Amino acid sequence: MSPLPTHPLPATQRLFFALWPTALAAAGLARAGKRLHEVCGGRRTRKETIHLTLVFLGDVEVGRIDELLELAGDIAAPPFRLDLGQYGWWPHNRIVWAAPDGMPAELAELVDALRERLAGAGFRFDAKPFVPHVTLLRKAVCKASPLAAAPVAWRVRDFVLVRSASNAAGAAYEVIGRWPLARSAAAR
Ligand code: 2AM
Repeated sequence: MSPLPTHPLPATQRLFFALWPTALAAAGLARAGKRLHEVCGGRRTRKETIHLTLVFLGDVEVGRIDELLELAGDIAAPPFRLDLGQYGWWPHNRIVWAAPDGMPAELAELVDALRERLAGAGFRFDAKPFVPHVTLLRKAVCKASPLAAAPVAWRVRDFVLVRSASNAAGAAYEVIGRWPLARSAAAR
């Protein structure tokens, strides 16, 4: 009988840090998605799963998740307002998105703080330049971009760590950590 492998592959989970919208912002973004779906078709992001990715980690060893939770808890950053008034379509991945009118300094600093800590702790992540966007439609085809829809104001008060599990119905997301943004804080 052959022996069991002594080094089984470690269990991993697909993770990313994100901003999860308030109910009000999610409703506004879902309305925009519905409107743009009439123009571009594709598959709409369900209201409950609408989010803005801050840092995409991909597969993380389960044994390192506590370390991630601790690292995120050390971040002190202030709340901010996100005005999503830009809509568009990327032909290369057929995504229709909503984006902020400009990059709030607090958002850039929050992403920088996360990346810095993640790199310091030896986590791998998608290090492409940060392009803030909320995916509203996938597999969409639009004749024009930019697109027009009503702007959405989002008061960002926290950030989250999300576990993503794909199933037949698409991606299932579970928030496994949440950290408030404190008015008195500045990203260190
Ligand atoms: P997207 O909506 O533009 O596809 C979960 O997959 C989330 O992580 C999505 O918001 C996705 O962005 C984002 N993401 C960022 N980088 C990614 C990557 N390299 N692979 C998969 N998802 C990525």
